Amino acid sequence: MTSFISKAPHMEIKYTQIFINNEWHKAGNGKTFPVINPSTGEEICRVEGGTKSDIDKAVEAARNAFRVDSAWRKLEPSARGTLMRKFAELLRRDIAYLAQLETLNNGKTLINSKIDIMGSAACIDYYAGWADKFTGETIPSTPDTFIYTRHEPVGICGQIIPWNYPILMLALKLGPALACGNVVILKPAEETPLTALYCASLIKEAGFPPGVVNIVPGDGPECGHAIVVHEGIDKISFTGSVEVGKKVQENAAKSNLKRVTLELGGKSPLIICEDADVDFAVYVAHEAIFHNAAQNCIAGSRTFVHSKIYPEFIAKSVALAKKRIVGDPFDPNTQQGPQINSQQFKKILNYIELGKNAGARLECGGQKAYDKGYFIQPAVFSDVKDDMIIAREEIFGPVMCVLKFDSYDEVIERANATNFGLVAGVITKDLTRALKFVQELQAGSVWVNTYAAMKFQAPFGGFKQSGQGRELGKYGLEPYYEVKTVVMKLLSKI
Ligand code: TXE
Repeated sequence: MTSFISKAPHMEIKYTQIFINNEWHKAGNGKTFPVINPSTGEEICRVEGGTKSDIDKAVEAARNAFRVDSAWRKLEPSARGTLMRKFAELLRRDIAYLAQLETLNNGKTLINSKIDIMGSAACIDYYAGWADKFTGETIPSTPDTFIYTRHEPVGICGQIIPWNYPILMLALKLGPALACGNVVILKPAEETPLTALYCASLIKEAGFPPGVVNIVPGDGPECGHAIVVHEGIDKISFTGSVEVGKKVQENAAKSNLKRVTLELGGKSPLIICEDADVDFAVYVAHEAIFHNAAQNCIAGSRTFVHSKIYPEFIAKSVALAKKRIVGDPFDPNTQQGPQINSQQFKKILNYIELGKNAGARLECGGQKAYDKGYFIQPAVFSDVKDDMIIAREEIFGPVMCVLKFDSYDEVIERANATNFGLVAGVITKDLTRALKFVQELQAGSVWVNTYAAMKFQAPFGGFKQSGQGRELGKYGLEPYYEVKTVVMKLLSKI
């Protein structure tokens, strides 16, 4: 086993407290929790851990910020957009520090942190543009009746996010909520609170009124749960596991029937047809699974390959996986950093054992890469069968599972034989075949001759147990406003 000398710079951690009402607070119960560097397994710092009393405090601040006569509610919609653009500008200004902090805390490569931050700023800018453009409708009626709809903010939005894209996920959730005039209580994942807290300082600097955005770090069972069951919160947007997503929906319903949107896991098929350019397909499939250390809800985690090109595909995929550089995420040559924590690390290694025991063929990788930290060598399994656990469950780690197919009807049925339905990919030059896949695959997004082609302008979300509702694009605004129908009767002629 080896180790590496990290190129990580020495970093000052500026914010470790709870952000409510544009001020920093200690946790009500006086507790802090450790934040771990996944590249070393060592503690970076401790952060205040929010619990129910902190959520109560955040709700009070948010309620005040949402009063009808508050500074936030009285703003022109375009002025909300201006504040959001200012926030986006500050993200870009501080990209060097923020990217290092993201890489330190999450382990993603520095270049990927930068890409995420640029994307976050672009996402906020995109939604800033909507602030004064999401209009209601005038409904045709009789001459003495005037019917129209108003789009009104839902109110206090609880947002619970995971650790795989800490800043990007924050931007993706804040964007539509703020554009529609809501106020927010956001809980970052306990693994990755540091960049969210830094973003809190930028929210304040941008000039958002106190209480509009509150960021409460803490764990799921206490802090996240307190958000989900709070009677003073009107809506929950959750991204994370299916297991917790189901609990969130149940608990939200049992409390005050909050509105719920869920973005959950996937076991997404990428189907490579016999007419595909094999080198291109190998590259797409490689990135589809291994990007971000494979910690992606959209990971192409079932690679279906036509039997005619299967041997060539396996040989080339193995060669590419063997070349993938795993190591220090601060090193510009690195392509893959560590997994997020020891729990995920062990879970992934266990899946690899399950794959081997079930009879899949481990062509390469799959072992711990360094003495320290949570690094795993990219694994490629061939001969994977549909009923194997590695073909059914979300591994969330660098494990490519390649399955062979012979006919197109067969592969569509197999691709759909899952409880998930987040995304799907198809590689083919045949337009008719591509359209058949588009029509028949049960997934919220279908990508043809590309993968992970997410755009802020286009909706994203899951069929089946991959989620509820849509994020991004114009559709992504819908969960964040109520539609009020106004009917006015004209009493008399003038
Ligand atoms: O997720 P959790 P974990 C999948 C992936 C991964 C698995 C477990 O398969 O291996 O989930 O990861 C908060 N009430 N995804 O354990 O627990 C928690 O604090 C309210 C897919 O990290 O779902 C964190 O903020 N909140 C995924 C968030 O939920 C609760 C991204 C996600 O944590 C809670 C991450 C509760 N009872 C993991 N329990 C994606 N869709 O991208 C936890 N949380």
